[in-house]
Amino acid sequence: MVTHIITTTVTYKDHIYQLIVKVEDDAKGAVPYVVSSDDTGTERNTFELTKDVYSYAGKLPGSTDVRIYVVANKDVWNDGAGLTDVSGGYETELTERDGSIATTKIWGATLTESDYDIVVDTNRNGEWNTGEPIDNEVDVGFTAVPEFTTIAIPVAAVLGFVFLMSRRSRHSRRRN
Ligand SMILES: [Ca+2]
Ligand SMILES: [Ca+2]
Ligand SMILES: [Ca+2]
Repeated sequence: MVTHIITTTVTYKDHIYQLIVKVEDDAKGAVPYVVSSDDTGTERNTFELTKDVYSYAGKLPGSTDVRIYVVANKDVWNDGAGLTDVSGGYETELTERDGSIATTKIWGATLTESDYDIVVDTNRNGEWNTGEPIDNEVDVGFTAVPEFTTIAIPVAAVLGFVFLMSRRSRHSRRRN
């Protein structure tokens, strides 16, 4: 919560009055945001390639069409940066009256292994503009990684090989 004090003077019937107006502003709540999530709206930042990517957003202009882009990760964003969607096209969503967007699928499997950001193009000009939310402006918005089985098979093979080697060396020791 941020408190603004506005002071002004008013002259009325030869008297000077000082008016002090105190305005309380929930500044934190006013910052627009977009968050990567699963289909239940739980924040998620790592997705297996076979999973769908969802996001939710808030504090956007109410009852307004906006575009949601999935783009290659960048950690330095400059006003006017062009947006190239990697998910087969951006989504156009109508915000609720309170400026929120409910959990929405933004990329259906199969994903491509890499790091990504999510950008809400509020003014629909195909560019990121100051004030438009990014997940994540200074970090990775979300990461797409190979499924468990893809990495589990090589790991299992290495473990099996180590096991065989240890048996062989024990075997040869016994023979000596
Ligand atoms: Ca980023
Ligand atoms: Ca824009
Ligand atoms: Ca995220």
